[in-house]
Amino acid sequence: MSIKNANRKTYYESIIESGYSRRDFMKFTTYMAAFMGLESSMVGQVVKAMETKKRIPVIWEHFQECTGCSESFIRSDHPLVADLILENISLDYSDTLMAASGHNAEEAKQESMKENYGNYILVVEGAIPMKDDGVYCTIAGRSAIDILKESAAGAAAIITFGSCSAWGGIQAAYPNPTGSVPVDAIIKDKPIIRVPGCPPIGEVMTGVIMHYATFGVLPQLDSLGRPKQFYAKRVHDSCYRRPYFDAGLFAESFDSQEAKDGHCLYKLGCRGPVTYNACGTMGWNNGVSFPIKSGYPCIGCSEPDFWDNSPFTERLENVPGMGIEATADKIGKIVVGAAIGGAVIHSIATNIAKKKELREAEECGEENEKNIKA
Ligand code: FSX
Ligand code: SF4
Ligand code: F3S
Repeated sequence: MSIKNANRKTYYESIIESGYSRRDFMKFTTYMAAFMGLESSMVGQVVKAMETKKRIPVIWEHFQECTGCSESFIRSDHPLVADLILENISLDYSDTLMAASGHNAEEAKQESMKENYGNYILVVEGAIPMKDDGVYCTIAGRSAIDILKESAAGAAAIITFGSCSAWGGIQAAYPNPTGSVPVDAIIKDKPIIRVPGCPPIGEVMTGVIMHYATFGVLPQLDSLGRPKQFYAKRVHDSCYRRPYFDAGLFAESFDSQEAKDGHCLYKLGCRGPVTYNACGTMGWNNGVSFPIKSGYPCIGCSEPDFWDNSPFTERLENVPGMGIEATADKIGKIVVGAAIGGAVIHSIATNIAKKKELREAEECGEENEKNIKA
């Protein structure tokens, strides 16, 4: 059921009531602040916002998609990432994750949208089919087009979570039989943040919501509407196989000894050089792995229309930024140049430093609390 504004708890109250300790809270806020790219001096501001501000209501719609985005989110390596947004804490409506169903669920959504008009965050997973009056995706007898327009009307901002709602995704891939479009093809009068990936990294959405809760504004976006903190670098820039790329050492086949030894997967079709995402820095399952680490090339799942760029095992013709002639056979020689080599070493070092920073941030949560109180 919808939670009236007066009864809405702060993030901190909700976290403590859910059984977490003050220490867990401090570790979490410090970790997220580091992940959000904030200076350590700003951790206090994040902590204060989480302690004092009432949680932002979230309405979460699902249209044409596989629900992998929700899966990625609820499997986030940090337990509080999901709990911060989910039921009892912040989520007022999600037809996939909420306990209620049918008429009860729909009523709860209507109530929450009315109560929080102009103040809630709308999260959208999935594309919207436009062909034949939207008949290819209906919920409770209504088309996705109608539902999206209704729930967008009272939203303060919209997060398109996943490549389907951000770009159209697999539904919009050629020949796009249902005429699917991304959210921004329909909604033109609201701030829209793209969090692409198929699926995206769960912490990115929490980071966006925490940024909004802390500063009252959305994080800085790039020209494609993606939060800069998380999408400023190519997968290639933070890939642990990058030294092999630079040395011109490539795996020629899957499961070869070279592939297992960490040689670059460029010749096997890797799209890392043209894909912007934080996979190499964050990874999934507590940073254990991401596609390239599991031995499969990046398929560019966070980029617009990536499905139409298949077959994914066909190598890119050239690598942007290294000259049109920079095919895999020549890359080793080109990149040995001191200037580029320096930049590459810098990017790998930055990546390692970022991971270390995130680990340390978690560990120093308590220390921060002392500093904030002092
Ligand atoms: Fe799309 Fe998400 Fe890929 Fe799946 O909701 S981005 S098909 S992981 O589930 O929308
Ligand atoms: Fe990593 Fe792919 Fe770049 Fe090779 S081409 S370094 S595997 S991102
Ligand atoms: Fe997607 Fe490539 Fe990352 S396939 S998950 S953007 S490594």
